[in-house]
Amino acid sequence: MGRLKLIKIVSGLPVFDLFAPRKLARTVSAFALGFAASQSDVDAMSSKLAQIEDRGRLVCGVDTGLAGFAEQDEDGTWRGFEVDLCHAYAAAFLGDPERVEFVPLTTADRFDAVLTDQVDILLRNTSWTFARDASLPVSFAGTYYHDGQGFLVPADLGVTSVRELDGARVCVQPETTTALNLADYGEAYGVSFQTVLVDTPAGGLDTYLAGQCDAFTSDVSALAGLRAALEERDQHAILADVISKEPLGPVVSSGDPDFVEAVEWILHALIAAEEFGVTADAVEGARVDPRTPEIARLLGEEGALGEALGLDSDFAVRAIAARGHYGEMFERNLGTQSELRLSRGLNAQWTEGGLMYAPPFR
Ligand SMILES: N[C@@H](CCC(=O)N[C@@H](CS)C(=O)NCC(=O)O)C(=O)O
Repeated sequence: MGRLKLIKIVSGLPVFDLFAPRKLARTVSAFALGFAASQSDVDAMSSKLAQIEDRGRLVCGVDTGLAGFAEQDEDGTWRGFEVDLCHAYAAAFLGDPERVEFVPLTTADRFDAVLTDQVDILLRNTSWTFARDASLPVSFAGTYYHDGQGFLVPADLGVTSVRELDGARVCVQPETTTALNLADYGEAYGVSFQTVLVDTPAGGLDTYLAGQCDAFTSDVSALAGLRAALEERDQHAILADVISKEPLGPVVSSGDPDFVEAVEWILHALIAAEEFGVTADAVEGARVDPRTPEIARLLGEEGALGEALGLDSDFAVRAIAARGHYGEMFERNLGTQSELRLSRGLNAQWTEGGLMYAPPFR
């Protein structure tokens, strides 16, 4: 990975030189074209799990501070949904949910951190898009939160839809899908926004509260977190309009396809555990006495699914026991009883009308 060379940033997307190794399949075509990677490059790309085991801890890239997803409390302990996911991955990979390190990353730094192996997994409200997936040597290992772009406005602005924001000053962070969507929306619906670029969410909120922008746009989940932190939250509203799809997923280097699969299937295991009612408290009992053959396979009592991922048969048991199944993590950090008070919406199980759908464990 040391040969990757960042040459410029275009529309929030780092662009790499032609010799950058992309997906492993593309590396194979690169061999055919004569751009031969050395054996050590290939070995380095194919041993992510071994690197993590040797290091003894999993390094997760997280947001610099996003309520409900990843933020540090007064003691410096990281908390949030993405933080819990990282603990579950550490439990699955290393047998101990606490063997983690969190690296806070800005919007601009996040992909570079994956590509330079500064972090093993990026769990940082990062939307899965065509350009990011196809143009960078990274893979999105599923979707853990189906988000969308919204607008925070002062309740007394008297605006109820985005179209009424024609001519408004809108605070937005650069290097995000948010900025791109805003431009798309303006073009598609003939609405003109005066964009006010802000460096950080906290800075953006200050700018918004100082009245230097009329609306703050970001992922709805991020806006819910920002709004929750306001003293007078009822004086601010998140418009009902959602102008984009923002499927947030774990991002990993695509150099090691086995690792990509492991990250993907650990997430599926947490989602399936909710579907099957296997909570952190119930997981040991369910392993001893699985209610269905699929639960037996998920929990390693039948078949050898873990081995196929380069893990052992208990990987899902450990992941679930770490911080609970998907729904437990959601409720604790984001749900209606949390500060953010988000409903499950699209993130409900498919059996409840949502999009959370783990492929079969067989
Ligand atoms: N999901 C969008 C937006 C993600 C994003 O970075 N949002 C901002 C706005 S709240 C953020 O988290 N910034 C934190 C930071 O840069 O420190 C994306 O992938 O581009």
